Amino acid sequence: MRERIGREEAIKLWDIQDMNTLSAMATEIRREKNGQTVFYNKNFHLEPSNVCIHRCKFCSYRRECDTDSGAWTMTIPMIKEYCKEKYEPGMTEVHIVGSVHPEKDYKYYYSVIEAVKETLPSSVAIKAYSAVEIDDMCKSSGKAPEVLLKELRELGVSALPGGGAEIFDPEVRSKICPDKADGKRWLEIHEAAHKTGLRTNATMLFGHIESHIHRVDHMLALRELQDKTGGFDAFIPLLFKSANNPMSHLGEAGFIEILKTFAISRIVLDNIPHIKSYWPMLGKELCQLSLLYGADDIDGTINDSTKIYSMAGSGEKNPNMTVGDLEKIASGCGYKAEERDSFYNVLPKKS
Ligand code: V47
Repeated sequence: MRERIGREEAIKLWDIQDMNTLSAMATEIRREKNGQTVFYNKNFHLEPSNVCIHRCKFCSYRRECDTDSGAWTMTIPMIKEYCKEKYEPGMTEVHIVGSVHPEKDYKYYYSVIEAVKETLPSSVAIKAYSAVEIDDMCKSSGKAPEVLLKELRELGVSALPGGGAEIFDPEVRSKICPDKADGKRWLEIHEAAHKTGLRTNATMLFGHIESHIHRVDHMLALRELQDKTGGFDAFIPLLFKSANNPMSHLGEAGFIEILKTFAISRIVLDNIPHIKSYWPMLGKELCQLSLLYGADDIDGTINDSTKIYSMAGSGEKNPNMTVGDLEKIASGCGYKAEERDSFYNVLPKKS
């Protein structure tokens, strides 16, 4: 068995100049875990609102209130219409994430799930609500996370996305997103989700004011929880995009830094099966390159349904890929694209 990398050693990996070495180290692990497969799914996103009580400094998407320019909040009939518009036969997942609206309580978020469930075929898995949204629903309902998550599960939620994790370090967090669930609470909610039988993902927002030490500590906190629960499916390094937000002056991380972060994630997170490269944020070229640095999952077809990254300056203004496009990304690296469901079961090819 491979020896587990420690904190100091992991921090030192950033000093490696030879990118081929990092690529080889990460690729050896990705091959042990995922062979030659690059996973993708057929999915769309639903972002019910961008009006949010939280003032995360990296966010280009939030609006203060519904009358602000660029603000939207969908009613339940609008959500049903939107689902009908974005759903295409064969899709297996809807990813729901939005905001913490000042005037909506947990009942609205429950009714969103009910509306989606009513509108889409039962073969579509609902991956819904970041730990931050769950935390605010707990507050508005007075329910403990275990209770609330069990209720969401009964309504039809089957997995949680990894958003809201940002960087767990309290000092960094106090500067970039002071007023939302802290790192400890984020981990508690994912632990509760795992206990409830919900699979979850984990993210890390990198390339802003955090150091390599903060990134490694973030990964180690996830590794520790995964040792306990085994409930994480994928880790998603999210590159900070700098347009139209209060942290714009920081600019963005370069290619080398981004690829190192992917490789080191693959090396440190030895107990998380998948590293996801989210192309609507990275762009298609960098997403492909990350497959040579440990990533094995390229998320999905998206069908032009997310605005979080285009509003933050991503080159993918109307993110949409066909299965053929996704297959090309994988085959360009010598890998084989396989369609998966939300739980990483490989789906049979339709002829
Ligand atoms: O938590 C917000 C990030 C996240 C910016 O689980 C930004 O499969 C970069 O969690 N630059 C929400 N990132 C999205 C998310 C996600 C995305 C894809 C797949 C999955 C999954 C989850 O977006 C937030 C925050 O970290 N974010 N603004 C920005 N300017």
